[in-house]
Amino acid sequence: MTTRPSGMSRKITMSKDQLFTLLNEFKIETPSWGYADTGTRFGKFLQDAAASTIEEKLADAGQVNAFTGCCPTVAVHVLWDFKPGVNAAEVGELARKFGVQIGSINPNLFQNQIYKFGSACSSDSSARSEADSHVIDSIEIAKQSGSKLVSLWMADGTNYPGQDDIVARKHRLEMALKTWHDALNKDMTLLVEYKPFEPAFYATDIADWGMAYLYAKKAGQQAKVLVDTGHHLQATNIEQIVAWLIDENMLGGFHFNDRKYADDDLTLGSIDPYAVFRIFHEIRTAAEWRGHDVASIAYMIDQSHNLKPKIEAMIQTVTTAQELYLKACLVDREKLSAAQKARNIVDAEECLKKAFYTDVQPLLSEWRQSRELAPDPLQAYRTSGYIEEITEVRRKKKGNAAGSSYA
Ligand code: PSV
Ligand code: MN
Repeated sequence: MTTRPSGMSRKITMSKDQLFTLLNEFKIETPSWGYADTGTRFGKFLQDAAASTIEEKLADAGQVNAFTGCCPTVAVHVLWDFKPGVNAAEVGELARKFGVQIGSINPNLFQNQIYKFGSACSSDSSARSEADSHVIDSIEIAKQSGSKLVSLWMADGTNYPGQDDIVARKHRLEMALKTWHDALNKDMTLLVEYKPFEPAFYATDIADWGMAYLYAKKAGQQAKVLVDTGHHLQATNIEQIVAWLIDENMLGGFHFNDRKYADDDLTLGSIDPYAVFRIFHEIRTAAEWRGHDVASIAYMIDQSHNLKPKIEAMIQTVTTAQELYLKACLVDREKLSAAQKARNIVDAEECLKKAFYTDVQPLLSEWRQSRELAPDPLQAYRTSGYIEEITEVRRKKKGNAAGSSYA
């Protein structure tokens, strides 16, 4: 546990300069897969403007960065973005052409047929060695493209009681994670993501933050936990998980999205913006009140949209994250602490609500203008002509590739 260093200044309210500095430092990574056509388990609704190649995905991510000014990196999924023969250094170059960089590298341990009974946890040694070489290749891609983050999510688990030995699966994954951790360069981080169910419905091998924490601890110092905001059972208190992980120096980063029921991939804050605010409040409390270094927390979006236009949904998510982050910066923590000490629950809660209901739009617009950005990124993007241009070009390209339809 880290305690607040004595003599550390307690910030009562922040100056505009301090808030602007915090906004300058608040970077959000967008996912390459969020620009491509994706579907539900029942079907896929295609968008003419959806990106099909890594070049198109990076171009779209470049637009989100250009209009928001805070999305300089792009997460890539190795299987989807690094087709055989694609050179990682060249992808890095391509990213730079669109004003972005390659961010977290996501190995794919769930789509190969060999993973039917799991990847690193499988009792089938050929599935385990396939997983092993894929992750080692992914780490190599990270090294070549200059990325410092390798982000792991695996679909491993069992669907029926008795299907496999639960503890043997745990041991197999512990060994794999140690090997992968030790293959990293010293300045790299391995992120371990958890999810309570889907596609395994009986026992998921990394089902919650406690399991992810244990696996990461055993793997080594460069392994941390990744919190995907859509990966919790109903009513889970995510901000408490976040606060605990920071206190244990084990929070690696986030996958942002929102949910109503399960891993719904809804835009951040569309269902419960107050929950996102409370997460940011815990992060700011850890930084300002307890002196934790929160600079290395990776803020990443994990959303694939079927209904909303993809680039708009991404901009909407980014600006929502900025708003909620800024509101969390406004909490009067001195007053909050006094109310907590006095066991004055009403006043304590009011400190949070007051900040949450503050209109931060004027401040955000001013910050954007100070960085030569349009005050309303979504509006600016909509009038830029980009969507019309790519819709035309990509529709033609897809039409040529598939006759008169995409089928
Ligand atoms: C799994 O549901 C997940 O959250 C993981 O992060 C994957 O990499 C991503 O979604 C794929 O869309
Ligand atoms: Mn995720």
